[in-house]
Amino acid sequence: MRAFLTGAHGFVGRHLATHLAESGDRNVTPSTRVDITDSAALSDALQLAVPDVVYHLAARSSVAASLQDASAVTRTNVVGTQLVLEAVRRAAPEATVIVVSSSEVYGAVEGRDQPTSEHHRTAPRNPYASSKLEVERVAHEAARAGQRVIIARPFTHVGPGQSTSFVVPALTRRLLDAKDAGDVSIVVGNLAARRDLSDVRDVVRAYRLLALLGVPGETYNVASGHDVALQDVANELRELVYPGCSFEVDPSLLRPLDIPSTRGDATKLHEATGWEPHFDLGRTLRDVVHFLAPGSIPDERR
Ligand code: A2R
Repeated sequence: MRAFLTGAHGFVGRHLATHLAESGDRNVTPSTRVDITDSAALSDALQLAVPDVVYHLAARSSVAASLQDASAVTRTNVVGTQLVLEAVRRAAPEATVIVVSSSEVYGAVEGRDQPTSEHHRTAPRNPYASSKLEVERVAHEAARAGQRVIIARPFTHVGPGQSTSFVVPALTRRLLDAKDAGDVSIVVGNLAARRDLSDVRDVVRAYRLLALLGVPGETYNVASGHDVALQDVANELRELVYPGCSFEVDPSLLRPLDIPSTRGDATKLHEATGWEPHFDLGRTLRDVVHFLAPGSIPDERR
């Protein structure tokens, strides 16, 4: 398959490119970043590439940043998706488009409704989540007009190469820095939250399977089906990086409108594609530590 990625240089894009190469797909994404809000540049790039599949990953992806600049998030995420779909329609109308949304669209879900399936009502609680719900609406409109558009709703994903503005690499970075400096503690945010955490390498495998086997117009959760307390993740990272370090809670790091717990139901994805996660969380955390501090975990423990 000829694959075109938006957001190719981001965290997920780099893992997806690796997975596509390993799967024998041809990556026809231009090497330089194509601005998804530049309609002409997008059309030119797509006309040259003639993709079979477009993985639309480009977005402003940070919930925290969206609280500071909601209009920029709407412009990139919503208008950007509209422009990508229009450009694909003009340049490669037969291409399948995987539009990446987010489990953030569900908002705070009661425990009794977890694991959460795609039928659950959406109730976004921040500008990023609202933008992704709007992205889905735009995608559905395109699908109704006959475009092959499939929506993925990934729950939280982590792995090597993620920005240290996200919780797992942030904690890892702080533990590594504290160890180097000989500090006895690090400051942390709300570790009571529980999250459905997947390895990014499992998530990109899901996207490719959806491109092959998903049904246009449909929405698929991508989730591990388990939730884990961030406190347990932090404890495991501490064991790997700096045992004995203590955690000091800083109330200013608690995100407003935080969501207490998430757990997704990926049955629909599994039934459509056979997808199952391959990475357990311990392996993912070891790989995150190894990425940020190569050699810090002996090979026999990785
Ligand atoms: O802005 P940059 O240079 O950091 O590039 C980011 C890119 N991006 C854009 N690309 C083209 N035109 C734009 N107007 C534009 N705005 C942002 O999207 C970056 O390379 C990529 C997003 O990468 P990350 O922030 O690392 O997000 P991640 O984790 O790879 O997420 C992929 C997708 C997103 O739709 C998330 O909302 C969703 O998965 O969770």
